[in-house]
Amino acid sequence: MRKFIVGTDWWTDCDDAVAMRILARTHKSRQIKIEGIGINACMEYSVTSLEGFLNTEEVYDIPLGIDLKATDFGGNPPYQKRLSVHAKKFKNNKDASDAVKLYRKILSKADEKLEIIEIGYLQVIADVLKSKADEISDKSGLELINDKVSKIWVMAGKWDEENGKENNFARSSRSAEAGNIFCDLCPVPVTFLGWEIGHSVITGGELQQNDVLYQVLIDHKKPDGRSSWDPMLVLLAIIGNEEKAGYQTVCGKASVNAENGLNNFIKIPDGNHKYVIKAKSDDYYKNIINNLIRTI
Ligand SMILES: [Ca+2]
Repeated sequence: MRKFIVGTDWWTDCDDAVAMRILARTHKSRQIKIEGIGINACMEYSVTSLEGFLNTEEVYDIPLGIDLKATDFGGNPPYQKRLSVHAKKFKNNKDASDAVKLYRKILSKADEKLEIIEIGYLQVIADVLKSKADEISDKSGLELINDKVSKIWVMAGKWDEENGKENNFARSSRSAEAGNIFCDLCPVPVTFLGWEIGHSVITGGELQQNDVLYQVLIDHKKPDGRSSWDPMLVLLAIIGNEEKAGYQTVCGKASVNAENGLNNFIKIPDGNHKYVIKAKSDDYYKNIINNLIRTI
């Protein structure tokens, strides 16, 4: 079974919750195994709301980590507090592991290579890449990722123009610096799914009104559905093959400006980075995602 670590900003947009339902359901049905989730945008209810949501999905066994420093995003959508009432294990953010330590621990214990999905900001992976040997492992983060990760799937960037600008790289000085470090240092293959892919694919509008995920969309003021950046990236990662998932790819080397988070791409035939281009209609992806997340 393929195993994953998942990173999410789980706060600043509701498409993370749509993506998390797909992840939770495929984990629960043992199609994949999620070894841990690292939250990279921290607000008062981050850990309890994620645990609460996973509990409503009847998924109880995934370790959670968080970057407690990443508090400067703003906004307080009601669903975070609303989902927290379903939490049992965690009382607050400090009960969860530090996300970098969680990643290092999972990687050091892995007996076969796993994959990483990132649907938020890159600072946790960047900090793992920069991490040195510690009490968890005598290997650096770069060595751990090189040895234990086969592929990283990232929702970030805007790849249909030069100097593309997208939230997960360009939101803040932290996100820009992290994107720069990630693109420069990451030693394993990376596939990016950019803003231009998910923007016009609207999902979640067909959920039933008593569904907790539907309430999340209402709280985010998107009752008719939300752009599918994160669910499309998660679906692509779970399928595990860009062509089978309905995409063409462009190979090369991605870069992110450390000052402003703008992204660029140099095409190289055997490059370690890819970005995807849709080979199907928007309805193709929309129908698959709506089917995967439907209210039961
Ligand atoms: Ca996200």
